[in-house]
Amino acid sequence: MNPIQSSVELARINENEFDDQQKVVVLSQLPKTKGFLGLSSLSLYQGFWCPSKIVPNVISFQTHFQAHDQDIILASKPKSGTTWLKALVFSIVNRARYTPSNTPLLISNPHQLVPFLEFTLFADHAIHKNSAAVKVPDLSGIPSPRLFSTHIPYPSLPESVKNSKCRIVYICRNPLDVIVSSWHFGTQDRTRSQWTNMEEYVDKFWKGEAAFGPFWDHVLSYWRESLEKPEKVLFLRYEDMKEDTVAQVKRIAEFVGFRFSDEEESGGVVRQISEMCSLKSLKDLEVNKTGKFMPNFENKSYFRKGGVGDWVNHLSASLAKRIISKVNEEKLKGSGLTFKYES
Ligand code: PAP
Repeated sequence: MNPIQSSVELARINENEFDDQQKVVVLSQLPKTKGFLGLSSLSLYQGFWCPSKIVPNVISFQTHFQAHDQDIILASKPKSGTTWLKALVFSIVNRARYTPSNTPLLISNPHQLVPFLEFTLFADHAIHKNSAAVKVPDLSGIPSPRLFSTHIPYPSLPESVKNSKCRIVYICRNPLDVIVSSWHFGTQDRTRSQWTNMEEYVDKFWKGEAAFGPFWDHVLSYWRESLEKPEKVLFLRYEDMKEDTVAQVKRIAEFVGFRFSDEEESGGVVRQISEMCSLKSLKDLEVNKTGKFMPNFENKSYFRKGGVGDWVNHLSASLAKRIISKVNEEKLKGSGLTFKYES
């Protein structure tokens, strides 16, 4: 069988034109590169490097997900501030129901409160048993506004997400800190890590071969959409959130239709939410010190240093300088997007 790369060919996988065994064979034809921890390889699907085990879930999400106009979808490239954004948006949207003293964040990891569409809701239960049958979830009972998240780049989102009035909040982070954060996440368990050499990892990242990469395509896809449709996509930068969390929390609240009233602002509600969702506060919770919300990943692995500029401790100055100037000259040139590399 020839390699299958076009989205049309892959979409057919979901139209029962292949039996289960053929689906596995088709997926096996996608170009592959080295993966991450338990996610054994990445497959090039629709131009992005998708964890191979997740490809059937992505196809199912693309085929079956029906967005509602009130939905709020949090999007990011891994290690860009997803967990933080989930805690914040959950708290903003549910602040009439919960206060910091009874918020579900006290007993649940943010990823459990705002589930991933491709990793959790459209999770493939059968691929591990050598079949690509995918379970389609019933999402009809979730109260509005439904909060979901995804790591998929904009062009590969389901049509109903693009065509409905649902809103997307995207968070990005400077690529050097993403590299370092991904490296720590990917090598946390030496027995399962596929990586021993950081230079090789940086090289692969630069070539685009990182989960849901190329990084540039991912970030620019949402950046451009946010410029064209600011009412549809809110584009956030991790570094801005660190610099002035309160201002960014207000921005997010306004965008998702849950603006803070003057009374709330003067009563300190924005500050309370910002503090509740800070790295220190979430990291200190028992639920995030122990337990796993996904089989392969401990909750604590989502909370590390959480700063801007940790790359200085891991990348040589010359390598970092080379990457930064290439980013500016090759990847982001003319886009209007810039990254901050230091706090
Ligand atoms: P994910 O995409 O796998 O969900 P994500 O949450 O995007 O991961 O990224 C984890 C990073 O966000 C970690 O960064 P670090 O490795 O540089 O430390 C983590 O520490 C950081 N992080 C998690 N929660 C917060 C928070 N509340 N505030 C700031 N940073 C946070």
